[in-house]
Amino acid sequence: MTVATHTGVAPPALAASAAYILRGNDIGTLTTAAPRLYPHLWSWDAAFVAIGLATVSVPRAIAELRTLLGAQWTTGMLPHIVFGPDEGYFPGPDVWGATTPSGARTSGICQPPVHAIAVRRVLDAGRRNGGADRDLAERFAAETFDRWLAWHRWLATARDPRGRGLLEIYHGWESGMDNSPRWDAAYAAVRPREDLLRGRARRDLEHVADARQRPTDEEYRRYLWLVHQMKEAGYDDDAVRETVDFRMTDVFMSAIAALASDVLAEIGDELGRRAEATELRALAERFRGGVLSTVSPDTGLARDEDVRTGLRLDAPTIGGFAPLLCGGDPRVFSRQLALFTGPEWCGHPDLRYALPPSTAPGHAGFSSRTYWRGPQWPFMNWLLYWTLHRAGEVDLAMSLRAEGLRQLGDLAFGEYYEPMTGEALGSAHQSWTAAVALDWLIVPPAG
Ligand code: 2M8
Repeated sequence: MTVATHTGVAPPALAASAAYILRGNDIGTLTTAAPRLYPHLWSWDAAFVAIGLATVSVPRAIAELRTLLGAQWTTGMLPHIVFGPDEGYFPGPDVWGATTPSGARTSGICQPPVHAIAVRRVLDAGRRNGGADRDLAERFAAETFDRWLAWHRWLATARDPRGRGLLEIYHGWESGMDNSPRWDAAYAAVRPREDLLRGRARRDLEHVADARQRPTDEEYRRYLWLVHQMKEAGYDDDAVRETVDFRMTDVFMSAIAALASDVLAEIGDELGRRAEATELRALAERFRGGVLSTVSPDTGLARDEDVRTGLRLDAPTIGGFAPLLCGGDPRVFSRQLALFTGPEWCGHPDLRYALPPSTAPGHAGFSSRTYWRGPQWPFMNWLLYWTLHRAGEVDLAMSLRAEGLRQLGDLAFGEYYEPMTGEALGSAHQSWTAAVALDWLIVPPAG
């Protein structure tokens, strides 16, 4: 292994620590997203967790994905949280009031559909190992294909009702980038009831000592207001869409849908599901087209839209690099590559590691220690690494891998990192951070 970390930690020690973190966060049926701050399963975290687990135990990786699938709604939606027994998270199951027919307690919203990538990775790990792992992984892919397909179909209908190739979200939490400047203008128009946090303690601030690293109370009031509105609408897709105060198209989620639909189509091909593979490729094409239609000729970045006002949202965040995930237009792609590696982003002279900050450092909304407003996120670095490698951008992918591993050499497995100093922030021992370290260290890059 040739990758060195900045603290000189040997790769085997880093891998062992990462496996230890995942083991520590495993409560049997699920791996908590983080030990105290997030004591439940989060949808897109679980996909990255499965990718990491697949390097040490294919059966355990499969169990993680099965827990998520066990909570799938009858509509096909995969909920953004599957609650475990811990009562230490707010808003918990009592606030959401959503239990599936199978008895799973869940939230009532979704997150980006990265899951097909996890199925691909688990299948590949099973085949590399051979024997029982191979059989298990192949059986898993065949048995669950229709469930992943139902998820993609639900997104394509409930969340892209006009077939624009752009997925709509009804809460910033659905983007996974909760308080990103992407949503500032939209949230400014959300007027929550004043009493929404009264008598209800936020639990996140008990686990992150510096409140500046988390969203503010005002932001939380807005988050809760939207949950309240969706619950009032009975989480009915049509009713929610028409009543909620936050209705945005999300370019990054749409690009992930394009990428993941292609990946699921490839799995469909292997399973002999030709018609479904064709359907998925058409979906991928539709989402790619949607994403590309939003690219600003001025900045080269893709833009979200406030569906209720028609306004384009153009804060320069990592979300703008959606075309790097879905491709589709070589000119847009190469312009984005130049931007991504240039001085405003990964090539910014003050960065400790050449990795993408969640918001452009020069932007007014940038805040180097605050969650999705500036810090670098290891799982995001992995997603870009994997996608760019797949797209043939091997040098850039390998540089993200090397820098990403150097960043994780502090063994903190932070939720996110201060981009200028490299300090780990948010929760320590974050599962998806440990998971991507394992994949980087153990799986050959082309594998
Ligand atoms: C963060 O979001 C949750 C709400 O879903 C929170 O702040 O309580 C986000 O970073 C999200 O992308 C992530 O999936 C989740 C768990 O790691 O935490």
